[in-house]
Order: sequence, then C-alpha cells, then structure tokens
Amino acid sequence: MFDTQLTLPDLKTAILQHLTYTLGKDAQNASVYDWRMALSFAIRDRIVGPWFASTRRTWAEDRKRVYYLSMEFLIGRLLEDACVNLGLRDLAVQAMEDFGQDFSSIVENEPDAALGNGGLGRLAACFMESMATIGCPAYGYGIRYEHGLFRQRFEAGHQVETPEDWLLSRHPWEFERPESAYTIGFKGTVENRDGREVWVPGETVQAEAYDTPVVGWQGKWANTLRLWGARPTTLFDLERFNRGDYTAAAEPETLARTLSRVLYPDDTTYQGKELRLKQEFFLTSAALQDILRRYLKNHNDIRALPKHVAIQMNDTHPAIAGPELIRLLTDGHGVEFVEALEIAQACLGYTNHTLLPEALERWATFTFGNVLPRHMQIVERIDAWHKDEYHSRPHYVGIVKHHEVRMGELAFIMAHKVNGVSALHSELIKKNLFPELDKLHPGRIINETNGVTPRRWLRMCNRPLSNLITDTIGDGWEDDLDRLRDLEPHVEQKGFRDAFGAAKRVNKARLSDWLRTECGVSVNPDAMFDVQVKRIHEYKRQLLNILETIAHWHAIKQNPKGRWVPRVKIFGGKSAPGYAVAKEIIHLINDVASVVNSDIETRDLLTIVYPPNYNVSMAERLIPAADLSEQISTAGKEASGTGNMKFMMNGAPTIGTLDGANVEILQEVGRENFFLFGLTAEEVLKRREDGDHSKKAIEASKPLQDVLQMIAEGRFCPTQKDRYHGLVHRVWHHDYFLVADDFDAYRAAQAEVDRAFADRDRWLRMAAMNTARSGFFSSDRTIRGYMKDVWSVEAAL
Ligand code: 26Q
Repeated sequence: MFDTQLTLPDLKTAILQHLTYTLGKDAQNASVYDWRMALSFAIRDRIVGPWFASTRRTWAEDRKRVYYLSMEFLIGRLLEDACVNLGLRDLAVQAMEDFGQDFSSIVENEPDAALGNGGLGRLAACFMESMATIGCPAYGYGIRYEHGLFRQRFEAGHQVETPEDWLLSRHPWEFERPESAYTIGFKGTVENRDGREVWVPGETVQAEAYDTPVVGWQGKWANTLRLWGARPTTLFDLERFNRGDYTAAAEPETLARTLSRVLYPDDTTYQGKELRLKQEFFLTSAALQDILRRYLKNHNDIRALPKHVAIQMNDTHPAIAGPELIRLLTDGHGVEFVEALEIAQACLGYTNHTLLPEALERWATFTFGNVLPRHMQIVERIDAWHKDEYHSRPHYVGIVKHHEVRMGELAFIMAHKVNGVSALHSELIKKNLFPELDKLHPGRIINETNGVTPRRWLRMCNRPLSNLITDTIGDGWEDDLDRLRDLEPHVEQKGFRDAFGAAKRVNKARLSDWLRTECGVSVNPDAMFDVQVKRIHEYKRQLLNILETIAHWHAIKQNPKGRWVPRVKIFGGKSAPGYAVAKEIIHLINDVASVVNSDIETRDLLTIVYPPNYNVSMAERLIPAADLSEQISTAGKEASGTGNMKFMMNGAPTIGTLDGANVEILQEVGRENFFLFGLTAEEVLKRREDGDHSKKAIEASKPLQDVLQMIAEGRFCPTQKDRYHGLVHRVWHHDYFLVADDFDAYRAAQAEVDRAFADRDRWLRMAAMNTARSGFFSSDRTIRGYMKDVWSVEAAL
C-alpha cells in the first residue's frame, strides 16, 4: 500500500535470497522458523531505508532528540507490526501463500519480546511506535534481558513460573553494535586528587549496544531502540588465575553474565536488591555516556545540552540519571556543581506511574553508598543544595531520610517536569505523594494521560473492525484517531450496527476456536465475553470479579429457568512469584472454574476460562473479542490503566470504578455507554476510617454472605476444604481494598450489563460509541503532549 516500489515478485525474491544466503536453507526443506526468519529479514531490509533517512535528517537539521530511559520495553511480536506499518501485510500474506506457507502460522512462530512486566513496559513500547509515527527524533534505551518475564503455567490451579528464553531463537530485528560499548563501574572508592573527586570503581562491566529500528505508520520515519547487553570488561583476571584463585578469576565474567540476565518480575513491591540497583545504573550510565558522546560529535558547548537533549525517566527506575549526569558533567567535563545540576534538571523529565507506597523505590544508604560511592556523595550534595535553596522545606522532606535514598524525591528534584499518567492520578500526586514539593515547585507537576498505539491495538489486532472503519469513513484514521468520531452518525444506522456486531462475532468465533484448541474449553461464541486481563494484584480486585461470578452462578442455580444472559468469564494475568495473596486469588479462580465448568445445570449459561501465560500476543487475541471490559480497581489505586483504552477502541464498554483513566474514558464516551459503580477515591479514604467497614458491608449483603460461606465450606476445593479460610477471614476483617464494600454496587452494575446485552441493538450502539469516541486515547496524542509540555521538541514530519 505505502511501499509502492515493492512488487510481489520483488518481495518473493528477497525472501528466497535470505532463505538461501542468510539462513543457508533450501526452500524444499525450510521450516516455519526458517520462513519466518527469511520473511523478517526481507521486511527488515525495507525498514533500513527510512531508518537511515531519519537519522541523517536529524543530524543534518541538528534536531533536538528525545531519550526515553526505561527498565522495561514490553514489545511483543515485531513481524506483523512491521508489515502493517510498511503497508506490506497483504503482499507478505500473498508471498507466503505462494511459497505454500500460512502467514498467521509464521507470525505466531515469533516469540514475544517480553522485556517488561505490564503497563509501564507496554507504554514504553507504544510510545516508541508513536514517536516514530509522528517523526519525533527519539531513542529508547533499555536492557537486553536474556530472559524476559517468566512464563506462567498452572499446576492443579497453582501458578508455576518457568524461565522465558526469547533469545534461544535468532532475534532478526536487531543489529549488534560491538563498536558502541561503554565501561560501567560499581563499588570501589572515591579519591581526592588535587581537590577533585575521582571515582575508582572496584568492578566494571561493558555495556554493548543492540539496535532495533522502530518504524512508524507508513514507514515515514524510524527511530532506534537501543538495548544494552552486559559483557565482561576483561574476559578473565589472568593475574588471579595464575595465582590459582580460579573462582575469583572468573568474577568479571560472572557479574557481566548476571547483569543483563533477567528482568525483575515484580511490578509493585520493590525489594532493595543490589543486583537491581546495578541494573538501573548499568542502563542509565550507558545511556548517558552514549547521549554525551553523540552530542559532542557536533557540539562543543556542553552547557547548551538542554537545547538538544531531552531525557525522560520512565518512573524512578532510571532516577540515578540525575546524579550520573552531574557526575559526568563535573568530574568528566569540569562543570561546576550547581551549573551541572541545572543543566541536568533542564534535560530531565520524570514520569510517575504509581502511588502505592510499597512500590516506591527507596535504597538503604548502606547499599547505595556501597554500589555507587561517588553518586552517594552527589545525592547528598543535591539534597543539601535543595534544602538550602528552599528554606521553607519542612524537616521531614528530602532525598536522604532515615538512612534511605528516596528515588521519588530524587527524580522530582532533578527533573524540570514531573508528570502523572491520568488526570486523577496527577491530582493525587500533588495532593498525596509530593504535597510539600508541589508547594515548593508550583507548576512542575503536570498531567499527560496515557494512550496506546492504534496501529497495533486496532489496525493490526482487529482486521474485521479496521476494515469496517475504513469502509465507513475512509482511510487516514490510523494516525488521526479523532477521525473515529466520523463513525458516530453511522451508529444511527442499523446496517452499520449490524456490521459492527458481525465484526465482533468474527473475533469471538476466532477466540472460541483458539480456546478450544489451546485450553480445551468450549465456549458459546454468542455468549457475552466478559474479560479481565492484567497483572494479578489485590488493588485490581480480580477477587471482586470472581466473588461476583460465584454469586451469579448461585443465582442461576436457584432459578435455572430464569432468563439469564449467557456469559463467558475470561481471566488472564500473572502474579509476581513472591506475592502469596495474588497467587491464592489465581488458585481460587481456577478452583471456581473447575467446579462451575463441570456443572451441567449451568453449563450453557456460565463458563470461566483462565488461559495461562497472558502476554502481549494473547492480549491481541482477547481484546478484539471482548464484549465487556473489567476495570474495577479500588478507586485511587490504578494510576491510569492502558488495557482499559484498548478495550474501548475495540468496541467493548467498560464496567468500572472512577479510577485512573477510567474517569476520562467515562467523560469521552458518556455515562450512557459506561457501567459505572463503586466508591470514589475520596469515599474510599473515608470508608477505611471505620474499622468495621467490611464486616458491616458483608452483614448488609445476603449474596456476599452466601458466596463467602460457600468458599469457607470448601465448595470449590472438596479435597482440602479449609484452603480458603485465610482468604475469607481477610475479606471479613482486613479488606483494605474494599472488595466487600463495593460488592453490591458491582453486582447491580453487572445486572445492568445483562439488561443492556439482552437488548442487542442497545448493546451495539454502546459498543460502537466506545470505538467512535476512543480517539483521545491514541498514544500519538500523549506523545504530542510530552513534546510540547516536557521535551520542547518539534516533529520532523
Ligand atoms: C521497582 C523496583 C524493583 C523491581 C521492580 C520495580 C518495578 C517494576 C515495574 C516497579 C513498578 C513496575 C511497573 C509499574 C507499572 O506497570 N505501573 C503501571 O503503569 C501503567 C502505565 O502508566 C499504568 O497504566 C498503570 O496504572 C500502572 O499500574
């Protein structure tokens, strides 16, 4: 479509060339893997042109660049995304068909690049795609983890983690850059030489660059995602080896091998692990050295850095960027401390993604000072400078307090802009997280509501709906998503609504087939598909969902002849390996599923499915097939959510609380197209003041009492009847996330969902309105916000 030069014969020749000469395979006995590699290399070749052109233009026009520092990039698969953005998908399908190969099987042969836990990492990936689409010159910097997020299996309903090995097969999208390597130091001592502080690290590793081009919509621009892999500085400590100290001789290699080995699988509870701190510094130092090297190639005034460089910190994980940049400027370039601090500040922005106190990064000064002795000094100096500069700073505010370095405060003080990720969240940052710093720095905290890329999350993953949209309003909506509003007048027409329903039905049938073959569960594709997919966490309240599902099952059994709306309850998500309470919730969902799914009385009316190993690729399959989007977190806890936006785009109305970006979804879509329930963030705080809140809520709700009783009696675990006593006890007495308090409201909202779904025409209107009004949630809009409010950078397109 866009790459008009490329014909089918050209593409086929290119594929065969790669099959033959890059892979050394004969078409006669090439496997799906070989064909995938050959196609990937052929497609990659088409990205290189726009990639070089973009890089050359950025140099030639001396454009300001954005550097996005993130410990996570949850990319997923790349082949189909590249095909779609280059306009080569149809051609690729045809070429593979001519070779007797099925394009979908080839696409599905690619492992997910799962270099992230969830929302924060996926946001970084969407941002990379949007920056390439808009033509914002940018580099993403991350770590090339050998093992991404663990794979999840269920054994007797329990989550079991197995390692993920995406790099076992060849990764065809990256270019190794052995020539771009930097030395990263750790530990050691700080020595004063002629009045200057010099850090003499005790350990070093090399950060080696691996570049993946990220191409935007229609191949007009491409940026680089540069991931760092760790290599030993010296392969071997020969001196130690010769002394017979064999283990110590291999130490440099051991450190390097562990540094970029594995992604930390925790997304909420931070633990002060030294290796994690080393990973954070490894990424940040390599990135900053690279940024300065690139800048100094064609500039000589280091003080003009902020004019040409914007650095964004994705949460506090790379917050060591502040001290490290100061160190490079002072110790390396002789800039005076305060001036270095001001240069760093003018370059840096900080995005906060959580208010949960247990997720806020704090490092013991002992660990921090040991791993990064020079940075410890610099942090203390920043803190002293800030205290001095802002006399009214209360004594309890600061970076170093109670023998801990608080990374939130460090990031805040070192950034010129601090942003939250939804309107509500940004307000709560001001009110609850950094109230004093907000007063000292009015205007520094701003909001940039998250978004998602509509190329992957609509155009690529939902072809039936995308085709309908293009047939209805023409093309061009993919990079101008507000144009979806043009669908609204068509929603009034029955023909359009039916076509909308038909597209959804195609996706549901496809998902049903997949659930049958992959999970052995058969579901009715005409039932309502009610989906909650996200990391398992108490605040996200999968427990509320499963308790209500039990109540629903119970109600059906009490009145089997009632006019029930058939439902398929779909759950997906991983728990952090050490998060016992979340793992117990997973177990409960699986236990309830096995009892409910084998009940012949309710079989046609209720099915519960929980496919293991939810990841980006599974999301691309589930979301287009969803009828109902579950966004039911305790108000005030979900910073934004981005899954909520993907469901909306794909025509699934939300059942949800006033939390995160749900607030803005509700505002865009209208009250009549959203199933709102539950306490507000303010009411949540009030409610908790009553120590007996959950007990009272349970005593007032017969359905909830029945559900808790069934669980306590062991209805869902006949072989171990006391399995959930602890869980039930906690709902009664320690219900911090107010599952009990919101239960009746949630149940009433679900009843309203049933009524709406039973009225097919009403439902289709709601569903189509969700798509039509989702334009605001394109990550292109989000990126334009950052470019204007935080980065002061112009698009090249
Ligand atoms: C920190 C220290 C040590 C180890 C791990 C971590 C760590 C890793 C990942 C802490 C947090 C995360 C991830 C957080 C996250 O995904 N937050 C989500 O960000 C989304 C994008 O802004 C929001 O939409 C979600 O609401 C928010 O939960």
